[in-house]
Amino acid sequence: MRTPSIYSQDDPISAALKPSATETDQERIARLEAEAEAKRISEQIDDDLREERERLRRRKGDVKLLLLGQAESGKSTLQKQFQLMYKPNSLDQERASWTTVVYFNVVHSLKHILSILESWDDSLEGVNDEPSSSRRGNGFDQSATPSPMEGSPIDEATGTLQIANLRRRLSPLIATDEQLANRLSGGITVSGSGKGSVFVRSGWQARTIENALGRIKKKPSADPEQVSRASVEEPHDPLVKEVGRMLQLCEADIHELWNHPIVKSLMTKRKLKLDEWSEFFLRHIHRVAAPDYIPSTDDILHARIQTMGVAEHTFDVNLHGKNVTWHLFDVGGARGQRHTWVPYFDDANAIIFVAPVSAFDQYLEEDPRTNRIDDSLQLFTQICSNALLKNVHLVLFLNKTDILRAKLERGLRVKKYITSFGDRSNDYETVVQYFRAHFLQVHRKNNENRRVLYTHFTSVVDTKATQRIIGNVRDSIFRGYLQSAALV
Ligand SMILES: Nc1nc2c(ncn2[C@@H]2O[C@H](COP(=O)(O)OP(=O)(O)O)[C@@H](O)[C@H]2O)c(=O)[nH]1
Ligand SMILES: [Mg+2]
Repeated sequence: MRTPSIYSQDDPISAALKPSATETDQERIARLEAEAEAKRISEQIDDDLREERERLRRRKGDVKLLLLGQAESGKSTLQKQFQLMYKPNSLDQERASWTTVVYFNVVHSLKHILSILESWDDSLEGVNDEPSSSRRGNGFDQSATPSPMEGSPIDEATGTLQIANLRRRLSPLIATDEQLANRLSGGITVSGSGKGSVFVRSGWQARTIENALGRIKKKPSADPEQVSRASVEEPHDPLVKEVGRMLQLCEADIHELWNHPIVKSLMTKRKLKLDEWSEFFLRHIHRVAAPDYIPSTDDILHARIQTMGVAEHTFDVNLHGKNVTWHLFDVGGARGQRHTWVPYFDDANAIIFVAPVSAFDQYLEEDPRTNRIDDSLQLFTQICSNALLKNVHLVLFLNKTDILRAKLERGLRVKKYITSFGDRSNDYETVVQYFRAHFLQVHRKNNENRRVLYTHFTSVVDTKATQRIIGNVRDSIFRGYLQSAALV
């Protein structure tokens, strides 16, 4: 009997490669398996090539939109808003994979808090000291009234003991930090990534789901949140399950740590600085630590994971009955990642440059001497003056306005960090207009082609407001696009 094989009977090469007559059963099985694998790989390559050809063919009339800006400016969050608007089902499909990110965000925040506390364990009197910063211009404004400490007053010894106990009880949970990081990055570590951030490549959601979290059943339903709740199966990944169980057991401890007077005091004095996502998930720990936790859309918008390289997302956008495919390129924004943007400049139609205006008191993770607003302005200068981009439709998002508002309300003074702000009034309206004027000036100075700059004040975690702005951006891009591409 003939065994099914990739070797043809008549082909001379096949004849030469033919298995020997003395082949054992075991060898035969191994050979057939190897052949099947080779065939599978060959077919996969053919499929990929076919897909790529198809993609190139279709791309001709497409819109290519780049999301640019420094790390943590809000690019990936904006991409999620596009996804929510134009491909809501796809966000549902990857909802379960965000559980890993949210858990990782919580564990990483706790680890950070405990490590900062460690430096204060020996000298708790430090809690009552004034902040000492070596960085020029950095430090909390002393004239501002510190917010009152939460919880009842405690003596130092009791506080230290309480923290030591919490540290001990939380240690098994903290120990999962590295494994979760590994799970998300697929074992790839990136050097120079600052405080142990995790980078993910395009398509990580699908891989995380396939590899670890089990399947998702699709059921049609009118309400997307309903679909996801009803259809996401229990995570299959034992690690994620285990972390979920630990979070459940540790909920009270996490709550206690987060509300501990020492922690609150360090935060008020800005010796402990937490990113917005840390605060968000710790505030919602009751929900996140629940046994049947599935990230809500709001959780997904707040979850933080750094993009590596350039991730492409496609959407079909319908306008006036015409369907056009949009390619959204979400890039890694850290300095070490910026060279990866350039190959995408050639045929880009539009750019949304995202600048976080709340970052006036922050410095780059990759270069702690550079103020983040300064970096954004420098980067914007490069984008505006780049010859490859001179005909690109340019949109500026002055983002994180909600955080800016909160910082100003808390009493942070812009002048302390940006001396040129001078004695202007420290209110929201004056501050945003001041930053806007700087960006407009950069644009004006680098504008040979007299192109228009569209600016928006945004908070891209706010779905309703952002979707309205996206609609607006879409219309303005389409207008320019139809004129230049003469698409009929
Ligand atoms: N409160 C608030 N958080 C934001 C805003 N934009 C982004 N974030 C959060 O900031 C973090 C970094 O955002 P991300 O989109 O990952 O930045 P990227 O590095 O530019 O892709 C995430 O945790 C987001 O949820 C905003 O306008 N307001
Ligand atoms: Mg990103």
